[in-house]
Formats: sequence, C-alpha cells, structure tokens
Amino acid sequence: MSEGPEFRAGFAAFVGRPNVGKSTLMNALVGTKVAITSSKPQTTRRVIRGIVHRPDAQLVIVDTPGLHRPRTLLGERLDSLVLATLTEVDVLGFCVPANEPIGKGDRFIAEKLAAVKKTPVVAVVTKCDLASREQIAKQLLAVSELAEFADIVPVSAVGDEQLDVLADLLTARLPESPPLYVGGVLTDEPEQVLVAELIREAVLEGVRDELPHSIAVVVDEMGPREGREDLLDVYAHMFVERDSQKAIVIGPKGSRLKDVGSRARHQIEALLGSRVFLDLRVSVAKEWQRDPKQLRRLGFYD
Ligand SMILES: Nc1nc2c(ncn2[C@@H]2O[C@H](COP(=O)(O)OP(=O)(O)OP(=O)(O)O)[C@@H](O)[C@H]2O)c(=O)[nH]1
Ligand SMILES: [Mg+2]
Repeated sequence: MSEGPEFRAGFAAFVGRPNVGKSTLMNALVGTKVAITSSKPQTTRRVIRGIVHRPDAQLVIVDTPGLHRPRTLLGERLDSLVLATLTEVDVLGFCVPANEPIGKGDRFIAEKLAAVKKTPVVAVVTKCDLASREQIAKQLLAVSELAEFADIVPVSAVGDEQLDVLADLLTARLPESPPLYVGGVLTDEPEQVLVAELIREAVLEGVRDELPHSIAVVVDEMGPREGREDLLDVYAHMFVERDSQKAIVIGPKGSRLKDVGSRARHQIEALLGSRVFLDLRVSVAKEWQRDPKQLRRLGFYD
C-alpha cells in the first residue's frame, strides 16, 4: 500500500554572475530579507542559507557570491567558495538576467555547472519584469543553447512572477528526507552577522565606483543594555581601504555616516524587534581585499 507523498528536504544553490538577482530571488522565495542586495555587483560575500517551509518539503536555498574574474584575493576566495558549494547541493539554479545579453561570464559558469555531473541544473531567467515578452522568449532560447538543463524557467522576484513554479521545480529535485531545520527558522545566519550585513547594505546605498568593494563591516559587540531590556547596544566598525574613502563615507561634518547609521538602525530594529543604539565607527584597513591577514580578521578564510 502506498503511504502517500513523502516529505522532501535538501539544498538548492543559486549561482550566476554578480548582480543578476540571486539574493533578491532567495529573499522572495523565503519571504524575508535573509541576504542584503544592492544595485552594485559583488554584494554577497558569503554563502548564505535561507529556508523555504512548505507542507510537503523544506527547500534550503543557498545564495552564493556572484562568480566573476577575480581581481583581488577576496575575489579569488569568493569564487572558490562558490565552486566548493556546487558539489554540496541537490540542485543548482543557474541565474541569468532576462534583460542582458548572454556573455562570456555566463558561458563560463554554465560550463562549470555542467561539469558537476551528478547535480541537475535548473536555468533561471531572472528580472523578467524588466524585459518584453519577445526579449524573454529570445533569452530562453539563448539559455537553452548554452547547455543541457533539467528545466528552464523565467521569473521575476520583484514582480512575484513564477516564484511558485521555480520552488516546485527545485523541490522536485530534492531527496526524500525529514526536515533539516526546525519549523519557522528562516536562516542559520548568526544575528551578529545579519546585523553587520544590514549596516553594509545601508552604506552601499549612495556610494559608487570602487568604494562598494572596499567596504567591510564587523559587529564588535552587541547585547541588551544593563537595566534596559528594551534597548540593544550594537558596537560596529566599518572598514574602508584608504583615508580618502574614509572621508567620503563620513561625509561633511559626519552627515553621511549619521544618515547611514540611522537607516541601518531602522533595519536592525525591524529585524530584531527591539530598540537599538548603534555605535558605528570608521577605520582604514589598508588594501584589505588583497591582504591575507586582514581577510582572515574580517572573516574570509582560505
Ligand atoms: N526589476 C527587478 N530588479 C531586480 C530583480 N531581482 C533583482 N533585481 C535588482 O538587481 C540588483 C541586484 O540584485 P541582487 O539580488 O543583489 O543580485 P545578486 O545576484 O545577489 O548580486 P551579487 O550578490 O553581487 O552576486 C538589485 O538592484 C535588485 O533590486 C527583479 O526580479 N526585477
Ligand atoms: Mg547577492
């Protein structure tokens, strides 16, 4: 006698060039902001897990840093982090935006994914709200010519289009398994890391050129203030690579830093449901993206 459908649980990694919408897509599927996003390439710097709870399955989305030709030691570390993730998941989601021509970078990644023989690859055409029907149709065709995919699906995270279809396709590729995380848990990221990321997201808004890449944020300490259970103290450091960058992020009379602090504080309060006092300082860590010792200190290991 059949016992009805089994529960499925497992991991689906989103992989693609920087800025194609991987983190936004994970957040939309999970239904909350697990990973920060920005209009600047190379926003994600770690492998981040977000959990989708369904009656029939637990789908753990693994968001990865955008794969790119590295120009710094940090870039090299991030790429090898992504490549190591490829063999550790049940299904891969290869993300390509609907509104940009397919390039060398996409081809390189498609080849890398195809080489992981045992893992099915679902091609995901992202940002479909930014493309016409005709453009989407063309892109689906172009993607299908890149490699053999298990499925190809057009989606829009911002327009909430076809997200259920994508979740179904990924879930179908998971093994039968009991849940891997307890109900309701949306990520296994430590709170301190989520807070540091929200601060970095606030800093990224409004800076440009090379500056976004030069910014790192570390929470040194956080906890409820003594005798004030309703107030959380957060002590954080923002690192930049040069004195000139420090002047930019601080702004005239500290105006920019103040603005960033206030935006980050609101986000942290929304996340933790508590009032927050944020002490945010700026330090220079010279050329940290190229320095193994400083990378280790900032949490990027080899
Ligand atoms: N219009 C539209 N914009 C999107 C969509 N998905 C992502 N974006 C935007 O694209 C930009 C990049 O999104 P991210 O989710 O940070 O991209 P990513 O692939 O995670 O980038 P990296 O972490 O740098 O690799 C942001 O400005 C997003 O708001 C979408 O479905 N529609
Ligand atoms: Mg990202």
